[in-house]
This record gives sequence, structure tokens and C-alpha cells, in this order.
Amino acid sequence: MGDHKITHHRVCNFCEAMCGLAVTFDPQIENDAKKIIVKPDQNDPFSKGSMCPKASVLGSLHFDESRLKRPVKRTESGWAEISWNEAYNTVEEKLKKIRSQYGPNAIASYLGNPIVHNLGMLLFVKRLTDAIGSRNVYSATTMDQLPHHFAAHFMFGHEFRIPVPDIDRTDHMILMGANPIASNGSIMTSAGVTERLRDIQTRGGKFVVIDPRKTETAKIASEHHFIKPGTDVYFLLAFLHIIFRDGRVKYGSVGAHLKNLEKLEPFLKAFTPEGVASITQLDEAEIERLASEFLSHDRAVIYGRMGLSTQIHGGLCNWLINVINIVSGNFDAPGGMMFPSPAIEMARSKTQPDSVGRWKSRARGLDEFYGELPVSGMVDEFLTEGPERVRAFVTICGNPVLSTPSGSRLETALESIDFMVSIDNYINETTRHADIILPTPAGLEIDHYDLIFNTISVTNNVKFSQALFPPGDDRPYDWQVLKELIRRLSVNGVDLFTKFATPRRVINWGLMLGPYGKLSHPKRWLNGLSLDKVIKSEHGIDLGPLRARVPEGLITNDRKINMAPDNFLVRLKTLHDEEFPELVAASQALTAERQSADSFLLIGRRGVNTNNSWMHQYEKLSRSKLVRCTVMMNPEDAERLSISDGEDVAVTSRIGEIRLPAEVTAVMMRGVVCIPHGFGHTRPGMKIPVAQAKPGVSVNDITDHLRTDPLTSNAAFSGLPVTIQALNAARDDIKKNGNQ
Ligand SMILES: Nc1nc2c(c(=O)[nH]1)N[C@H]1C(S)=C(S)[C@@H](COP(=O)(O)OP(=O)(O)OC[C@H]3O[C@@H](n4cnc5c(=O)[nH]c(N)nc54)[C@H](O)[C@@H]3O)O[C@H]1N2
Ligand SMILES: Nc1nc2c(c(=O)[nH]1)N[C@H]1C(S)=C(S)[C@@H](COP(=O)(O)OP(=O)(O)OC[C@H]3O[C@@H](n4cnc5c(=O)[nH]c(N)nc54)[C@H](O)[C@@H]3O)O[C@H]1N2
Ligand code: SF4
Ligand SMILES: [Mo]
Repeated sequence: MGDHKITHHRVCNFCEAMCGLAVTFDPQIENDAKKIIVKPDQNDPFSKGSMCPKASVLGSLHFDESRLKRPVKRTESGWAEISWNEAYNTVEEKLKKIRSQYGPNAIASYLGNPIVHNLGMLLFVKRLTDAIGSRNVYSATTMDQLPHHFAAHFMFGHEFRIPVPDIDRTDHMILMGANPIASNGSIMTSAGVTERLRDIQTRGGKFVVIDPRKTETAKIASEHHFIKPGTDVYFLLAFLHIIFRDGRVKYGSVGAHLKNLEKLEPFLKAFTPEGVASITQLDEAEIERLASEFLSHDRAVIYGRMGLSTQIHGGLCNWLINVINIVSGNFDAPGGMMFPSPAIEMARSKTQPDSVGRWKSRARGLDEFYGELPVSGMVDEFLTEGPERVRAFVTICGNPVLSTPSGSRLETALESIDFMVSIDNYINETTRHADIILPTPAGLEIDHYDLIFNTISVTNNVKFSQALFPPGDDRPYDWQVLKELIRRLSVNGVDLFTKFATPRRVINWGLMLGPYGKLSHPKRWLNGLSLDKVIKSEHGIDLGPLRARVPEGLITNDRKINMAPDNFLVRLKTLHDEEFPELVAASQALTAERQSADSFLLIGRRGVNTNNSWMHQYEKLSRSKLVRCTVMMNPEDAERLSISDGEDVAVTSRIGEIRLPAEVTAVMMRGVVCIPHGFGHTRPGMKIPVAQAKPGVSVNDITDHLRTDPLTSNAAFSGLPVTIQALNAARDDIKKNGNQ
């Protein structure tokens, strides 16, 4: 039987890591996920045989009976399959009606995370929101990495000119607010990141984790330090204070291309290690040592991720991380922070100063960024009365009821809107409110090229994955669905791109005209890249380590790095003049007993067996106990509140209350509790058979849409004040009454 087996090579598109896969299947056996065996591709030059458990469910996803294959509409008696034509007609008619009655802004769109992992979606989604014509466009960006884009735009000239740590060549790495062993690396595409981190130690170097939880990454790190959530900005400012105080500033090769550093320097004096120690709960001597060890290496890098960007100081933190790498001589140099050189550039055009803040959200006055409004303000556009109140909702690859702050409020709002359409493969907690769901092929059915993740990869690579199974009759690709909607909804007719572009054409021309392309230089005509050439290299092509790109890669008008953009300085001034002195005064007045018995700061977590709000139904992943929906808390805190491990507790914020089991563990910093997001699969009407172990509760039922970073308006999930209460009394009552 083995004779029939075929091995197909592709890249995994579930997360940012870009692992190469070898998918073996027997074409003679139909409809059996077990016959699809997914293994790591040992010959992929980037991932070199690494893979996590998630990729192993590609077969289950392919044959998943709960995955939608045809459009469905909600009827009084449940979901009914309808033809594509009927689905398109209804969507066109309803959206046009609302648009003509209330204006385009009455239609809101939410673009979910899987879009960036899906070539067809990514190429046309912006054109769809343009065709709808509404300012109410939201995405996962503004509750994730907006501060990275923000710093990149203002310092280097484009939201996609984001530097990444040259992890393979560094001797000393500080990781803040990132847990790559579980997340597999973010804004640092680095398949096999565990080995890459361990290699730093093998080379005789160190990697240091600063995180309020002793994470999976912290456990294998050379050192781990707890930090109070939301206070990293003070640590970073003290770090810079030390560099300037000790005359340790060195720029390396980027020195001639900097401007405005002198505007930042005067602010640094105030942030002494002594002054920030009690605020951050880091030891003063340790701050000094961390900085001086970092500065003693020729190749060092400081990197911050989710925990630093989804907090109240997200924008400042991302800016200061760049500044530290630059003034310590660790920028645009091997082993430091570097710009990748992808085969297809996402950051191309000259800086457009007008692509930020061109309009504000109606209800909250939050600034637009590259055509999108901050998702923290989305629910207010549904709930605040006015002629442009949102009356129709479009979701694409998203589950904002579970993913966005105050998700339960959004859920309530969805019950009273006029029309909702979702492009999604599942009836999830959000799409169950839709009138129409349009499913698209996924997983092994689609071609893939990582336009985004090659732009933030720790080495340069190129790979094109072809679809393995044709989706079958009457199942249009994502890009065909988007094109059809654009055609029907566009006010001014479709542009040439929409008319003629296909994913393969775009990638072919992108590769040929790109820096390694056969059309980019006469000498490359024979061996330069084209789609054909890349497809022939089924394991992918290594384009070499990161290379220096300053000033060539800068997209600022003057080709300089702006070390102190005005909006960042204004925010820093408030911190310097008001917030820091207040915190210093408060921390001097208080002792270690200051924490009132039941008040905590909430942070989040990811586990290697979860992927945001979806994939929880796959048995292979749900069997694993790696992430359970529990609230983690420190043993001393638990003892103080008489809470024992496994016992249900109530976690309450300004927004609401959730109840879930406590997990008492010394990995938590005192005063901090931790709950994963993406759970809460207990809403009624769901079609996905979520495994028993996985329903959990949604932490976003208690996160706060009004809590944002004042600089970028990114959601500030991290450091949310909550109270914790034991429920043992209530539970005893239930037991007595025989209800459990
Ligand atoms: N409290 C808290 N909230 C968070 C976070 C946190 O750390 N804490 N993290 C935030 C972050 S970083 C992110 S990115 C968001 C993610 O949240 P969302 O943007 O809502 O995205 P997902 O939950 O990943 O996926 C949503 C849906 O996409 C659909 N889907 C997946 N692949 C495909 C496909 O190929 N085609 C189609 N048509 N549909 C598909 C699935 O049905 C899935 O239900 O959550 C955010 N929310
Ligand atoms: N297995 C798995 N992998 C994933 C995902 C998934 O859901 N599951 N999601 C993907 C997505 S969409 C993203 S955006 C990436 C995110 O990838 P990462 O950035 O690695 O995100 P997390 O794993 O959430 O790690 C964030 C860390 O920040 C810490 N933290 C929280 N608050 C603070 C703070 O104030 N200061 C400091 N210093 N640390 C803090 C948390 O304890 C946590 O360890 O992961 C991607 N990969
Ligand atoms: S780490 Fe896992 S989910 Fe991410 S790309 Fe690799 S195999 Fe896929
Ligand atoms: Mo994300």
C-alpha cells in the first residue's frame, strides 16, 4: 500500500514561525484524516526539521465535518446551505441598502489574524474594505503589534520597516514580554526558536527573560526576572539612563543616519535605577548589572513583544527598545536588531505623513493608522447612538466576541444590528450571529506565500507552497470571493489590480521585480527569482543571513532615523513630569503590604497547543494539558485568600466577572494573575464540537475596551486591575443542594 504514498512539501501557515512540512498521504484512501501524516521537512533550509504539534492537525482540518464548505444563511429553523449566487446577492443588497440609508460608516469590518497567514485574503482584503467605503475598519493589529508599526513608521518611515533580532548571531539577548517557546516567536519569524535560543547559550552567550511569569521560555533562560506588569517603560528608561550616564553610547555604522537624539537625552536624567526599582519591582543593583552585562557584549540585542505592546505604555516601550539597540551599537549590525531583506518587500512606498491620524473614530475620537481604527473603540461605534451608528458588520477570519476587549459587550451589540456577513470557515462565537457565512478553502487546499512573515524573518528565505487538494466544484478561493464582493460593492468600478491580479501572478511579478528577481538586474536574468524557480525548490531557498540596510532601507524622506518623533516625546514628557513623580511618591509611601488583599494585575498567556480562539476542537491538540483555561496565581497570594489549587474563583474587573479554576503555581509573580485568551466556547448555538477539556471562559468578557495605550490606542490587555474571590462557600452551597 505504501507504493501509492505521495509526499507534499509546504510551509505551515498557522503561526509566524514558517515551519517547512512534509505531508504524506495516500491518494487511494479518501475521507480519512489519519491517512494524512504531517512531519517536519528536514530539508527546509529555514526550519531545518522543526515543527510544533499544531501542524499535525492539518489532516483533521481538511476532513473536519464542522468546517463549512458552502455558504449558509441563518433561518428561524437553523442554518441552511444556499448557493453562492444567493449569498452574494443578499450581501450586496443588504450592504448597499444600509450604505445608502445611513452612509458607508454604518458598516464596520473586523479583519482577523488568520488573514495575515493567508495569501489570497491578504492581497484583496484592503480593496474590499475600500469598496465598502467605511472608516470603520478594525483588525487584530490594534490589540497586538500596533506599537511595533507605530515606532517603525515614525522612526524608519514605514509601518512594515520593522527590525528583528538577529538571534542566530547574537551573544546576549534580553527578551521582554515574549514567550517564544509557546508562541514560536512573534515579530521574529524564527522556526525552531527553542534551538536558536539554546544555541546562544551553546555559543557561550546568555539570554535573559523579563516577565511577570516564569514562562516556558524563562525556564530555559540563563536568567529570569519578574517585573510588575506595565512598568517596563521605566526599566527601559533606566537602561538608557545608565548608557548615557556612563558615557557608553556607541552607534556603530548607523551613527551618520540619526537625528533628534538630543531631544530625548534631557528626559533620561530623572529615570535613575534607584528611582525605577520599586516601581518595576526589579532590584536596583540588578538593573545596573543587566545593563552593564548587555553593554559588555559586541553582539547584544534587546527585544520586546506582546507583553510590551499590549499594555498602557506599548508605544513608548517599542520606541525605547529601538533606541537602546541603536545607542548601544547593536542596530543594523550582526547579532543586533536588523531589517530583513525579503524577496518581496512590503515596505516600499515613500513615507506618507498623511497615513496616520487622517480621521478619528466617531464615538471615542481615536486616531486612524494606515486606514484602520483602533479595535478598542469598535464596540462604542455599535453602542453609541447617532446617524452613523454601526448597523452592519463584516467579519473576515475573525472571532472578535472572544478576541477583543469587552467582547461580551460586542456580543450583546451584535444581537441588535441589521445585517452581518462573515467570511469564515466555522460557526464560531462571533459568526453564529451572522446572517450569511461565506466559507473559503483552507489548509491543504490553498497556495501559500508568506508576504508578511518573510518581512520579519530572522534570516532571509523564499518558499512557495502549492495547494495539495483542489477545493472541488463550486468552492471559490478566498481571493475569488473577495473579488466578487469588491466588484459588487465598489462605487467606482474595479481597478486593474482587482481585475487581473491572482495570487500566483502577484507573487511571480513580486519575485521577478524584487531585490533577488530575474528582472531586477540584467545579470540576474538567468538565475534570479521567479515563481517557477521558487516552486521548483520545494523545500524553499535560503537567501542568507540578515544584511545591513541603513540608509538604503530607510523610507523616511531624509533617509534618517528619527530617534525622537514629536508624538513620542509628548507622551514621554507626561510620563516624566506627571506619572513618574506620582509613582515615586506613591511607592515611597507604601510598603510591601500595600496590595489590598484581593486586588491583582491580570496578564495573559498562550500555550503551544492553542491558536488564539480556534483549533480547540482538534483532538490531537485538546488532549494535551499544556494550556488549560485556569487563572494562575502565586502560592502566597492563594494562601492569603484561602484558595487552593483547582478551586473555582471569581475574577472581577470594571467590566464584569468570570469564574474559572485557580492554578496555584510559583511561576507567577506575587500580585499578578494570568488567564489565557481564546476560550469561552460555551455560547449557545455553536456547531463546533469543542473537546470537553477546552470550553473554558473568555477572558475578554472582563478586559476593558477603555484601557488603551494613550500614544497608539493599542488595546492594553496587560496589567488590568482585577479582584479575586474564592467561591468555596458558594460551591459548598451548591454541593449541599445537590446541583453538582
Ligand atoms: N485578552 C487577550 N485577547 C487577545 C489576545 C491576548 O493576548 N489577550 N491576543 C490578541 C491577538 S495577538 C490576536 S492576533 C487576536 C486573534 O483573534 P482573531 O483575530 O479573532 O483571530 P483567531 O481567533 O485567530 O481566528 C478567528 C477565526 O478565523 C477563522 N479562520 C482561520 N483560518 C481561516 C481561513 O483560512 N479561512 C477562513 N475563511 N477563515 C479562517 C477561524 O474560524 C477562526 O474562528 O486575539 C487578540 N485577543
Ligand atoms: N501556540 C500559540 N502560538 C501563537 C499564538 C497562539 O495563540 N498559540 N498566537 C500567535 C499570535 S496571534 C501572536 S500575536 C504571538 C504572540 O507571541 P508572544 O509575543 O510570544 O506572546 P505571548 O506568548 O502572549 O507572550 C507574552 C508574554 O508577555 C508577558 N507579559 C504580560 N504583560 C507583561 C508586561 O507588562 N511586561 C512584561 N515584561 N511581560 C509581560 C506574559 O507573561 C507572556 O509571557 O503568538 C503567536 N503564536
Ligand atoms: S510553530 Fe507550529 S504552528 Fe507555527 S508554523 Fe511551525 S508548525 Fe506551524
Ligand atoms: Mo496576534
